[in-house]
Amino acid sequence: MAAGRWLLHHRVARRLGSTALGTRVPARTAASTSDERGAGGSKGPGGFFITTPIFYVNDRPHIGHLYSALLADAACRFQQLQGVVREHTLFCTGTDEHGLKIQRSAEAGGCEVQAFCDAVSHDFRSLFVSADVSFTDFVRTSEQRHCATVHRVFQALADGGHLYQGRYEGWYCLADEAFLGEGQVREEQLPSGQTATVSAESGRLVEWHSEDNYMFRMSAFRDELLCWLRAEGRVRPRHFQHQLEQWVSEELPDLSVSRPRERVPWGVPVPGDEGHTIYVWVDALANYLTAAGGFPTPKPWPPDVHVLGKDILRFHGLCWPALLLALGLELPRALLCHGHWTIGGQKMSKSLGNVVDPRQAAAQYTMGGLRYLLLRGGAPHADSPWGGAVAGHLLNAELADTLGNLLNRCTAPALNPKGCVPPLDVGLLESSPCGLQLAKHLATLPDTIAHHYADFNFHHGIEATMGAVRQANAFVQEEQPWVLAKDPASTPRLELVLRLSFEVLRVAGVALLPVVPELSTRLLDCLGVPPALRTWSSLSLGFTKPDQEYLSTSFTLGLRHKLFPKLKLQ
Ligand code: ME8
Repeated sequence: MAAGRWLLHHRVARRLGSTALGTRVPARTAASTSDERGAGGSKGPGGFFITTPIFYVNDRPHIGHLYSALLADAACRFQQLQGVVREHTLFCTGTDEHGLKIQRSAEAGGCEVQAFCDAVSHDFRSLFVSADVSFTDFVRTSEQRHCATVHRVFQALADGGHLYQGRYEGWYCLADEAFLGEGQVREEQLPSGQTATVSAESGRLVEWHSEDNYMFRMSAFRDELLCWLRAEGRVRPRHFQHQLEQWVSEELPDLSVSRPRERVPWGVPVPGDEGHTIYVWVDALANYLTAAGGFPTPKPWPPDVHVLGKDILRFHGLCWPALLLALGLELPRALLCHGHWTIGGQKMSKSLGNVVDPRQAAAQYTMGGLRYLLLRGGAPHADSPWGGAVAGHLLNAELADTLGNLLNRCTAPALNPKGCVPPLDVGLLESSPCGLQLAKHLATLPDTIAHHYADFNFHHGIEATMGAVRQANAFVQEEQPWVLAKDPASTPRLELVLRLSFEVLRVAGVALLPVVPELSTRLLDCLGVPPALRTWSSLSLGFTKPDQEYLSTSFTLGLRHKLFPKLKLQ
């Protein structure tokens, strides 16, 4: 038979007996593939459940990992601005600690494996804490609660008749911990002149494996997967959904879900068979169940959104839903897949060694600055080149010269001697074409931003926000409040300029809370926006009730500290 192919000698297709394996699987629910509550990150009743991938601990975190976590964080914060209470939010992240890759990294570092995992896992966790990633659970696959979940999941698959023993022969990519079909590998000439077989997608080396494994009948779920995949907005951006549909229609081989223990001892043992450990991807995907309290009765379930990089789309878009179908659980409502951060046109990755350390980047740009750069510069639908020299200029231009400048102008004692937010003079507004244009822009801005954020296009939402701040600065420039301030007769006009600028800042402050929470909170504090008005619905109040004050008139003007101190650039 041809090399590099799934060659499954079904042998006697020995089903795993439930006696050897213990507990039983719950009955499959009829609603497994239904989508009653809509797709695209819709909320479950009153809550929100979002996940990031769990990160391999074979090396330290880089900005690509942080980006995945920030997308989830921004989505979560946006939901909370829209009224989801934090107590009803499940936002989980964590670390993926089993498998051959981790085992070998620990060995290479001369470390005991668990101690190695502890150190790197702590590194991820503390990075996320320092970056204000507001996760509510951090799952480590070496934790006892998780191993128990994986055990039960495997057992349930066996009890449900979804596993058989077979021989797997084919290519395995260790760096991706993935099996590859014949069409997924290519020959490549190495610098040494030798030829090697590599993964066509990731370019990483593959090894030929031939071993007896437990196999999962993934192929049985092809039709249900297609049905799940055809729902509008199931996978964002849309082209990733098409990619998945194409994969399913091309080939959906069964999945090897175990490893001989003698080769991969660092994993969860197969229940009732000490000779095998469970495949690291089954182990890893089950973390979403662990975060929801474990199998068989996870709650809340299903997740509203799984955030993931495009390198692991196949696992989340095919293997995971197929496993859930077999387990009789509802499928995730939506997947948000994103492109990669690149350097010199190549994916930033641990194995290529071309990574940017987020802590170093934060030292250069501030952590708020780094969050802004990643969410402003990264677009889920495409790969994004890491900024280099332009990054600092962008931060200075947008956070210091645009946003900070408008705040300084509004609060400068020379322009705002009373230190207040003046009421809006509607009559005067109507006589100012520029002011009117700005007010009209403000009326539609929250919906525009919300539309982008709901689609996880934070970069577009930020652009729209900054566009309004730029427009406000241009309005101020045109009105010249420093001239108006010298003439008492111009006070009403000066106050109109201040009032409109404050309103732009209030909207920008709330809109940027998901992106740069610390900086936005300082901005809103400085404006005196009460916490109850830091919500999305408060944005649409705008000027519709001019008599109502949204901003405290007693705030202390004059920022002691700059909103975003300008970076010194070479
Ligand atoms: O794949 N740009 O872990 P991982 C953007 N443990 N995002 C990137 C990136 C880049 N250059 N490099 C990595 C695994 N990522 C598994 C996941 S989930 C059940 C198991 C992001 O540490 C991207 O989201 O190799 C990728 O999917 C994730 O980091 C995890 O990478």
